[in-house]
Amino acid sequence: MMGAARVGKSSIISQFLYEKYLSRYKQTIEEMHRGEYELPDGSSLTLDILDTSGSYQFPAMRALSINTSGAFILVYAVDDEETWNEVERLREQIISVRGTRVPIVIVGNKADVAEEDRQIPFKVARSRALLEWGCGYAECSAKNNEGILTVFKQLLRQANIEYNLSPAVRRRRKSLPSYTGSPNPARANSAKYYLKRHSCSVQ
Ligand SMILES: Nc1nc2c(ncn2[C@@H]2O[C@H](COP(=O)(O)OP(=O)(O)OP(=O)(O)O)[C@@H](O)[C@H]2O)c(=O)[nH]1
Ligand SMILES: [Mg+2]
Repeated sequence: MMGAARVGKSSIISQFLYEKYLSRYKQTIEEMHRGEYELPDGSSLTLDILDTSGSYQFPAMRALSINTSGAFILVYAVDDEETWNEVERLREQIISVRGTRVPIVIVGNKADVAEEDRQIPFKVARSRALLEWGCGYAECSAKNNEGILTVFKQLLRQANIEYNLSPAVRRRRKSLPSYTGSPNPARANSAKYYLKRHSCSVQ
């Protein structure tokens, strides 16, 4: 999950995994979250979601994220044109390292803002993402908890994963203690790891 500072990356993850809105801003350095889903056929799907910093202070972490992630959600705020420009730059950086086939979803957050405050029209962003870039696209509001599931469904679609997440169905919730072991030693010192479980269904 990448994008400029304060666009709402952490808020989207918080709504998706924990159904909580973060109304007070706290800058992210880097955090790993995990969503685990049991599929009806008995198999399981694990989503490791890396919440990155929007700040320019951490270029090495950003490069590592680009090198190691399997798919990308690039977030901008619909009321801030500069954050859209940052999405363009990030996408270029990602495809220069990973090529054009890596799954990317472009996400316009803060869709709840007043129409006169909006700087990026939905149609412009959507056609740019879908037609020009061949990425997925979604608008959402973490504040109002609208469109959040679509963001992650789009991601699975881009990654050619056939299952649709539907956490409301047969949800089994279990908060696990903080997880300190990391499969990636490079991240172990800097990241906080959380685990969280719930189920999903196939539509
Ligand atoms: N109006 C509105 N505000 C939002 C929305 N999502 C997040 N915010 C607010 O925007 C601010 C930044 O949200 P964060 O989720 O912390 O942003 P971030 O992208 O994780 O920021 P960094 O960790 O610094 O990169 C917070 O004050 C949130 O309450 C939204 O959908 N609508
Ligand atoms: Mg954050």
